Amino acid sequence: MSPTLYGAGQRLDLSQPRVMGILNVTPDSFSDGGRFGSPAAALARACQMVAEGAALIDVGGESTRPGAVAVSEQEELDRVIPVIEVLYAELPVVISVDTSKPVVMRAAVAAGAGLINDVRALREEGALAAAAELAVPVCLMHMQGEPRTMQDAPHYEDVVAEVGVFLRERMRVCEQAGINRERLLLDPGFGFGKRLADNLSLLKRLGDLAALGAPLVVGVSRKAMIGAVLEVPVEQRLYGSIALAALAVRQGAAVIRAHDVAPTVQAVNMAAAVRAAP
Ligand code: 8Y4
Repeated sequence: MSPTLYGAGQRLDLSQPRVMGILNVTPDSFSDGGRFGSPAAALARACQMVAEGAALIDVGGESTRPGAVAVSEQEELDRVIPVIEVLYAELPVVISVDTSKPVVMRAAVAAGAGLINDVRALREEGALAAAAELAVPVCLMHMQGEPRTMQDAPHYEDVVAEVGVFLRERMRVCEQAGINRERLLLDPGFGFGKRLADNLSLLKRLGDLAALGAPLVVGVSRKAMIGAVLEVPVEQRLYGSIALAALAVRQGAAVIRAHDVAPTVQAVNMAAAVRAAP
């Protein structure tokens, strides 16, 4: 039923929930500050996340934090491709490429990426065709607006219903373009054009989105919704991140995208055990 993801010489089934470690290769990255700019440094960080239990590594070269400016195609390629090449050569893990650009999707898959993680859900020109042709699984994420302005005035009548309608429509468009259902993962896009109450409602009713029939990816690690509830800065959001990861897995999440892999793996495995209990 759920897609099998392929990494270097290995398969990854999503019958049990997995942790996707975040590897930012942006100079302006919110919490990693560009420390993983060189491929060698990126590999060291990825190695550590794999040792801590990450089954996927998400490599991103475009900052999508609120207010971030667009990155050129060449800049994104220069950041991401050398890192994917070295990870593919060295690590038994599924490499996810966080991009919306068809050119980057193609180069990343050629370099070894086994999953396209697109926060724009293949809405950029040419992205749908590129993904169809590349034949790797795709994560479709919901976002209201564009990163630069998405937090200016987000609004929903019923956020869970509207996110569900959007994701169902993107699934339909994908299937029409030749990307079959078994290749799709879905993500409500926590923090992407959403107020605190919207994010909390989406987490509370995550199970409703599981009914769409594709594995759910959830990214809440260190996000502002935790800062808003707990009134803590970004470097103190681990406990909140863990709590939300556990709640997400309890409601059916298949992949948790996280910065702090070791504690997230423990939370995910514990919640998975509860979920699987008779
Ligand atoms: C601290 C650190 C606070 C990072 C906020 C952030 C998602 C995603 C991002 C997500 C999927 C981020 C690329 C935003 N979030 N992909 N990407 N799902 N599938 N902000 O939720 O991590 S970037």
